[in-house]
Amino acid sequence: MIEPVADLPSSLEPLLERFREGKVTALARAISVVENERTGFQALLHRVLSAGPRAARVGFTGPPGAGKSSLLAGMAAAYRRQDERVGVVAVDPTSPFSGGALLGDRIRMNDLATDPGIFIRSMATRGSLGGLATTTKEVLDLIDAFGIERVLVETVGVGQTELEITAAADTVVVVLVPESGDGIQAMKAGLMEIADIFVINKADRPGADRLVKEIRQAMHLRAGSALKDVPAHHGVDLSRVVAKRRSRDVALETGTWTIPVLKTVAQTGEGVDGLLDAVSRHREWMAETSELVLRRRARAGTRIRDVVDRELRRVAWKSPSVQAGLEDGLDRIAKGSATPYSVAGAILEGLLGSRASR
Ligand SMILES: Nc1nc2c(ncn2[C@@H]2O[C@H](COP(=O)(O)OP(=O)(O)OP(=O)(O)O)[C@@H](O)[C@H]2O)c(=O)[nH]1
Ligand SMILES: [Mg+2]
Repeated sequence: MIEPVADLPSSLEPLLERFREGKVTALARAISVVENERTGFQALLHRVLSAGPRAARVGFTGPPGAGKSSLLAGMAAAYRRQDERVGVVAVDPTSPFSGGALLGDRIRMNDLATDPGIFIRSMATRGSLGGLATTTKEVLDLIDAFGIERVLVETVGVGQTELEITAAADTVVVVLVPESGDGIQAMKAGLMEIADIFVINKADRPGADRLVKEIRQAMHLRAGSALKDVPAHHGVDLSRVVAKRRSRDVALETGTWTIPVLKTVAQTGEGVDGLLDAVSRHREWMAETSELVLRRRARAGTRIRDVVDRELRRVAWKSPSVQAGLEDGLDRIAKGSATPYSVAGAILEGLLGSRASR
């Protein structure tokens, strides 16, 4: 059966208490409980999330080796100088992101790793499509609920993950490097759709200015008000398509948020101040408009769907009658008296009643 979310197992009560007292060991422990989906993990999340999101969440994505970790470490160090606590989550099993390997500059990273004001967690992608697993987003929520002001999350942009980062972060920084191809490539990869801020890192290498220019041009094309007044074309009313797009895009088109295209040399820290400034301006813009509220609402919607999916799956495949129906169905398929669809239909009908037989 689905456990009622309000029932926190008594074994987790002390953990909740220590979490609320701000013990870092309790945060780490709560994360393991959630990652391993231990009994009561949803109840634990329910208890700690009641205050709603507060942290400023910044997501970094971009091709492997673009300098995401270096930039992130530079930002983390700056926030620490302002005495803000920082949570860092790296989502990628192949990322050399454990302790000292975060930065090319090991000394600086060692400072970060031993700083009690920085909480670092490295996670493998476990989403079935290579996207951010639901548990990854739940870990971000835990860090937020713990009261850490800044949450920085890094994902390698190699597909679904970079799109999902928008569901996990308030501000998305897309990091490219001169050699990562032209601006049109970035647009094709869908990065244009998710970037709140573009960073061209490794600006010490040739081609950075060209890439900046190309991205700006590509953005003009995309935000191009040309679309707005174009009459219906091939049966598609483009103005309606525009109206349906995310509010962020509308804001972009009306010019209230202009995506900055910044140059950095993360290795030396050059341009990191500009990035900090852009992130803080973006946050102010989101707070002034209804954007932050909308993004958080979208995030909650995604979470509800994820949790319902996860529970449906869990309940379905744990049920003995479903398992029996599956085995029996496989036998019938072997005999030629059923197909995977008729078996699935029967299983669904058993679970959901006649509604399933549509
Ligand atoms: N020349 C140059 N090298 C840089 C710069 N920033 C980072 N690097 C180097 O590029 C390499 C990759 O940097 P990371 O910060 O690990 O990049 P990443 O995007 O986090 O890499 P993955 O997590 O593996 O995808 C390291 O050797 C850095 O020292 C830069 O601005 N200029
Ligand atoms: Mg990295």
